[in-house]
Amino acid sequence: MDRRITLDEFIVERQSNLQDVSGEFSGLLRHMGIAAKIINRVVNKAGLMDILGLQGVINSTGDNVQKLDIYANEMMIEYLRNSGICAGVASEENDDFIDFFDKKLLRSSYVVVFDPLDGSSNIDVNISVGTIFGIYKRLSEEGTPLDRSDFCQKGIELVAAGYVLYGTSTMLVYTTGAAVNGFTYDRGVGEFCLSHPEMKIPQKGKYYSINQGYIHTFHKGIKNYLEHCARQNKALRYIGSMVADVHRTLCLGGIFLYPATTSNPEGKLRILYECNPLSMIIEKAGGKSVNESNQRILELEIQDLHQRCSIIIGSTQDVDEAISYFHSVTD
Ligand code: AFP
Repeated sequence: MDRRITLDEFIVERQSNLQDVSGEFSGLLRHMGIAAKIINRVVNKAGLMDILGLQGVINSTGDNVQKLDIYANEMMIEYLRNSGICAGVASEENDDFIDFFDKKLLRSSYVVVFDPLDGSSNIDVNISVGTIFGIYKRLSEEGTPLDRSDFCQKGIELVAAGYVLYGTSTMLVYTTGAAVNGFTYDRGVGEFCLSHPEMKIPQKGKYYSINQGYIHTFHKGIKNYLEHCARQNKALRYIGSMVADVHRTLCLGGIFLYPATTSNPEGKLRILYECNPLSMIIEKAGGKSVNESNQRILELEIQDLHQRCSIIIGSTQDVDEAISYFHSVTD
């Protein structure tokens, strides 16, 4: 009989490999799966539930916040709070971290960072969006209030990272540091089922992904690289949801770039909520992720919860080729 392994079964089976004797970490991963199912249901029904459209407030990083963002954010916070095994969270939608400090939760040793609905400006037009998450072991002592440093950890300290893509089908992709595994949501069964075991990114791909509309503001090296891509007849693909663009890059190979621009001189994307988790996934799948200065994203120091960076991520050969173009120019 052809029966696919569910996310829960997979997590339980791998629990011993993670030396997760208490089951705390595995429980947290399972709660991420539950939160993903709830958000998935609402994203799919959004048009019917009057929760589309701009909410009319600006979030802490200056973006328009949409109703569905707020819903997804609240869901993530509540599910993780009620899990009883998460010490606190930092979300792209909140100015500061949230400490779930509770005397009963003395054993909470993990914190979660997330972007509840990446690509939310695409919601109104039924284009893929996603939830991105990362899990860190807290640095402060268990049973004490959390500190900002519990969240502002380099990406190399992530113990797990993943994303949920609400696309033509809904997929949850995650890694705990070994393989990257992908699960597709089976609506009939109501479970994520293993569909993409041990995902590997091709070493080179034919797609490049960038908001070419900002070309006049890019560094000369990036412009030269884009001309090279065009000369090579590479295909340009840009969805405007990083999670969806990176998912395509993971599956088919290629490169995604969000360089510094005039309006975002540090780059637009947030290290903690977007770049680090997706960089961990891509690296563990055999790819590469650096900033415009060729520094590994996962090794960047983080001072601020909402810090941004430029990013060049994807197939190793494509990223190396892009970097060689930046470094051949000195302006
Ligand atoms: P929103 O969540 O505000 O839609 O932003 C999405 C995003 O952070 C990332 O997912 C995209 O890759 C990037 O911004 C798109 O930005 P541009 O519209 O400037 O290309």
